[in-house]
Amino acid sequence: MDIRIEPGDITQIDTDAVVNAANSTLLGGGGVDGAIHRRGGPEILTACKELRATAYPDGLPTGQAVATTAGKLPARWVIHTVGPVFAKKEDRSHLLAACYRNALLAAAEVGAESIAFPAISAGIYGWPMDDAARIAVETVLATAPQVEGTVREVVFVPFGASAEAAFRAQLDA
Ligand code: AR6
Repeated sequence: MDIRIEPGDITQIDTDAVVNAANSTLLGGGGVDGAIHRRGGPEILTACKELRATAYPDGLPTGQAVATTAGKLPARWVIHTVGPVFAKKEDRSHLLAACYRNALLAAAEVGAESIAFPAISAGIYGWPMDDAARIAVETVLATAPQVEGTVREVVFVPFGASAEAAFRAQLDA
């Protein structure tokens, strides 16, 4: 598996799949979620509403992942996942790891050969960037054997200089 870093706006990346740091409603929000829905157009929201009406009437649980169309984005699929809100008094790392693992498995299921990840939970949900990057890189490396033969390329898309430094430090480690 080829793993690389491409800093910037994930809505511009032309991997087969891009991951959305969504919330459990799947109905949009700020951050990456807002950018993906804005640039991808209304088709994505329509697909999300359909999921809410069928598979996820109570919303997408934290740590799970589900694929929809990517609408007008260069990517073919958006894989929505819900990161945990950071909490000092409770270790929710397993839920953040589950986001990366389940997004990769969802990518393999639809047949995506490449996937781009934002720093899930490291914005509005408050996860410290260095730790978010560590969990991201470790989980992708640990899950790679399970998606071998399908997902060949993983791109981390840090937004801003400190995010980029955090991901570079993990990949160089
Ligand atoms: N491309 C790549 N990364 C981005 C972009 C972009 N266009 N925009 C922001 N980031 P966040 P979360 C970075 O807040 O913490 C939404 O309202 C951002 O700088 O998007 O998982 C959802 O609906 C940060 O490093 O996601 C949820 O309610 C990282 O992406 C909630 O926010 C993640 O920040 C999810 O919060």
